Amino acid sequence: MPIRAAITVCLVPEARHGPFVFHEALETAFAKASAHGFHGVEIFPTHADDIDGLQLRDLLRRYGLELAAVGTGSGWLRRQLTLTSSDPHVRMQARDFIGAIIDFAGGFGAPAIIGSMQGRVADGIPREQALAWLREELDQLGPRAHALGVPLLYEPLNRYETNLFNTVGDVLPFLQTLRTRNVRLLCDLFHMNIEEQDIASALRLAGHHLGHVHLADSNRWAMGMGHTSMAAIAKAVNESGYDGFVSAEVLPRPDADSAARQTMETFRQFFVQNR
Ligand code: LER
Ligand code: MN
Repeated sequence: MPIRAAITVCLVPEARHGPFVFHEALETAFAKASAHGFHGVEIFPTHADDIDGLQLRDLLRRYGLELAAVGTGSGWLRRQLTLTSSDPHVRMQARDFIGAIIDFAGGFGAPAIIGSMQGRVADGIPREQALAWLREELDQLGPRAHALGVPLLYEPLNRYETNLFNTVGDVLPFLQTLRTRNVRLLCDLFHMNIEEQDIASALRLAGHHLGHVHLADSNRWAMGMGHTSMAAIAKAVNESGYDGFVSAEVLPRPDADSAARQTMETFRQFFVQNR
């Protein structure tokens, strides 16, 4: 499979100011994604039941799109659920919330994303304890995704969003401590621009653990609208053997169509592709 381009569609009203390009009904968003030449769509739903599976299947077919990934962030945004809460009931609800999205997305051959639902090491909680909770949950959810033939995506975030893991180098040894081998890394170039010494080297280090890429410039606008240098980064991704999506998780600035157009321009310039 060649590397393919995806674009984000947000169905959560509370996230209307978030880094998602389209904030409208699936059909309108898919029509635009397809017209811009995207291969896939990444959806940010309120929960697993937000989307009618039959309708989604029909729309994906009609617009020639793949489901690239499904985000779980609204579990945090709307219900403050995290996998590292000190409350076991909250952790269980977080696991159920993510599990339902894994099942839904897996039916489309797409992975679920664990971003903000990873949570953080809370004040007064030993780091080792928080990591043990995270490990326990990933070891439950990883096999659930594996049974559907998809990976589970774990996304290191920048320091303002989590204190668990901020870089590829930090998180790789932790992944080795999991029983499941089915957790892959989501490398978000916006977070990496803040945290990594060298983004291309970090992507090389991720290697076969790389499972998804959020394509965003330094300011979280579409790639090409900030000051990240794409060439070395794209070279690292192209040479890694990565065959998944690079997905525009960016602000719709100056407007959604410009962000989509700029993303595809960057994609065609830097990534090996066939459309
Ligand atoms: C989610 O993919 C992400 O990158 C976080 O910053 C939540 O917005
Ligand atoms: Mn991201």
